[in-house]
Amino acid sequence: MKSPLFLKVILLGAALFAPFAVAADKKPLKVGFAQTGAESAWRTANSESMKGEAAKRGIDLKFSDGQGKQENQIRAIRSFVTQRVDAIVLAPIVETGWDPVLREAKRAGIPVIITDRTIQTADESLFACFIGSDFYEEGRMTADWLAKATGGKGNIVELQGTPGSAPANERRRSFGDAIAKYPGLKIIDSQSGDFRRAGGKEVMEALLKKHGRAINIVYAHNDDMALGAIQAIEEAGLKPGRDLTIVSIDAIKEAIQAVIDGKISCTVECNPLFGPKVYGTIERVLAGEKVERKSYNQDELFDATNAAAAIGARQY
Ligand code: GYE
Repeated sequence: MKSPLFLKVILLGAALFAPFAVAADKKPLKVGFAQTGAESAWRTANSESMKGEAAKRGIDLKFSDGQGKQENQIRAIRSFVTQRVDAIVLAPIVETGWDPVLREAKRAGIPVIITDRTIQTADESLFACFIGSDFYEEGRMTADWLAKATGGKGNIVELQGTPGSAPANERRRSFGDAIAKYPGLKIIDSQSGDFRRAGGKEVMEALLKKHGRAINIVYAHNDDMALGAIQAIEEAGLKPGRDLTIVSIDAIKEAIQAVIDGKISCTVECNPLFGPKVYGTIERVLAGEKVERKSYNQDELFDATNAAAAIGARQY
């Protein structure tokens, strides 16, 4: 037991030095993050990366879950401006319609970092920079792999992501551009499953009813929809990987396992773990440094040749 006198000395010391300690410490950075929602395993991993890294760096993160609605994200940005945060991070659910609210942030002198999904704007000065993956490249990689694996033949159904979102737009466009070189590869139907597992299952059920065994290939804009489609395919008595070839994007751990199990044939990575890069960039922007206008994450492709070796180290 320590003596009461000893305790008093400690308390006095703490009282004397505490004000200096606070004064010497910089105020923690206040960052507002307008996230799209929680539609997929990718999204969960992205939110965790942003929250975990903020905690590590002592950043005061105001996290807003947009629940899949642009109006919620716009409201969140307005509230970040009112709270006078140091910087705003936006993962825009759709590409268009951001200019007015971004102008409000600009007028308040708060830099906006666009992450994950790109926006369309006529005024590039409305955001400091973009950090995310190259969705066009992901769709191209998937299509090229498929062309090789199938010898350029097959009827494809496409499970699209959220309508109007950059990944759905770009993954659709690049895949279409790439398979146009192979007249034997045809998209016979294309519908949105909203990047959700339940959406992928529902859409696949409808497509199987409509086209039956005419479908050879499923191209899903993300793994969650591919995994939902697998459920629908199995419930219809078909064998994914044998009766149908499934290709997808994200490379979440569960999808890499599905590659090992032979159900998904290839998944192209879209790395969501860019929290460290985002905060590092914010610090540089606030210090007045010049940063890269668009910075893309490095993404890999996983198929039967490398999935087993990769799964152990998979973090999401
Ligand atoms: O592929 C999907 C998520 O914007 C890259 O959104 C992201 C996409 C990702 O819901 O799983």
